[in-house]
Amino acid sequence: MKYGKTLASTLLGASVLLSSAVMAENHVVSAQVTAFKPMVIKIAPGDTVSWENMNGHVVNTTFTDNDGEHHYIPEGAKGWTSAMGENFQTPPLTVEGVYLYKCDPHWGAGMGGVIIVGEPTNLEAIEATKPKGALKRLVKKADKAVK
Ligand SMILES: [Cu+2]
Repeated sequence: MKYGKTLASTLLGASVLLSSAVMAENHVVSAQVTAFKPMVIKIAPGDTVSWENMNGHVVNTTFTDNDGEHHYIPEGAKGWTSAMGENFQTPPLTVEGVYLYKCDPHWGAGMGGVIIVGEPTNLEAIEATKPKGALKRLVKKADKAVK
């Protein structure tokens, strides 16, 4: 009955794949003038995020200041930089934690956003970097969303 057992495990594997594919959601964020709406979203691990109305905007998880580049995403996660004007979609975000991103052309106007995947595992670590300005505002919004 070797064949029967293989078939059963193949079917089981397929149904697990199918259910996770069905349950994973895409969350849409809209760029509006110099703001992302909603600014903070909470999603489940494995979900995706996409941005619409992105004409003139980008979404970028790399922050640069006088000390160099910084990434406010969970350890082991991969950041992204979309092309200018692209209605970008992330791959499934499987690493739990807080992801901060910004729009480079409008970061001076505070255009940024927060994605919280599952538990905000790295929020304290982000707060420990003593963020300033628009970044501080993003972190405050993240903090408020998890309380
Ligand atoms: Cu923008």
